[in-house]
Amino acid sequence: MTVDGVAAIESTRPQRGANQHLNLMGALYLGGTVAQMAQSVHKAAQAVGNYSGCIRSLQINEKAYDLRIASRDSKLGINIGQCGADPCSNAPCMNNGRCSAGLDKPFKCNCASGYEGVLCERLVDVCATNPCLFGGMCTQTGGSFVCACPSGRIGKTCEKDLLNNDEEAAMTALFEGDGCVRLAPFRADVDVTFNADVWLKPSSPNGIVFYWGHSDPAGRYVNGDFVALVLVNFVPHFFWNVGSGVSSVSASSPLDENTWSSVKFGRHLRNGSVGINDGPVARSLSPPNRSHLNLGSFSAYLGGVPNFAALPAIAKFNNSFSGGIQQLTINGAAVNIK
Ligand SMILES: [Ca+2]
Repeated sequence: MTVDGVAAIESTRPQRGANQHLNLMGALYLGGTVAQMAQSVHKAAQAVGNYSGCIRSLQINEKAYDLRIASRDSKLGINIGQCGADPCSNAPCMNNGRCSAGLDKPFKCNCASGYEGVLCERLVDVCATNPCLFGGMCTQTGGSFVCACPSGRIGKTCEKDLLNNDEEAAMTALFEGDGCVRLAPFRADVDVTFNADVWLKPSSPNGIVFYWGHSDPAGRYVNGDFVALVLVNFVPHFFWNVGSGVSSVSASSPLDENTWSSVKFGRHLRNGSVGINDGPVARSLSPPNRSHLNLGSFSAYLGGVPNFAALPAIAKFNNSFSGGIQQLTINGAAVNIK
């Protein structure tokens, strides 16, 4: 093999039997292989990925190959472009990485937080450094992490002592199954947007986590707007009614029992959503003609309600929540929950 006319390097394969012929059938690939072949080919060639850069011409045994896509010699091109064109135009960087390129230079990917690699193709192992303190267990969620804190510790990295931290203790409530908290009136303009984020540590699979809705003078629900977060078999369900009927959307996975998780739920006009930690967000659209959430001065409840007649007649609304609730925020503002 020679490179740029430099003296050839030669190597001879040990002779084994009489087979000294190169017999090839099937397609010739340039620049890489298709996905289903990639693993075995990369292993055999000790390569880590497909070639990235320009290839101007290919000649084998005096025959020049036409490298233009769909030409006489090139049957299929995947993820390739014209050299000289902007190498970022094919959006080579993965996972929201930003591509930058200089003149005659290969492109460079600036990876989003939590990703690494030439194409930002790998998740950074954020748990490798064990960020959770006091024996907390780290779980990777996308590019971030969640700590399952030991009893008595809270916070992103379990850095806070629940018992010796008045501020945090005031923000944590433990529910045994029939208790509930009526939240003090709080200022939140939820007419167009209602977005809530709450940390839960459920100890039983079903229950009302949050309810805020209309009630008549006797404290019963007859009709009207409401928003509710309910656990069903540990799966967070967000229910809402902005006047056009009850809608719901459920998270794509259950919460872990006895483990703190963040649940984000809410709706913008008719678009409801719910998600756990930094995982996928499930979405659903409520029926048309009504889109504003009108809650006036009605009270909001955590962990259940004092009287189940205050709730819409929905089968999943039959239990109070059991476990811990902390750090409720509504439209970005912390709500005192004790
Ligand atoms: Ca309404």
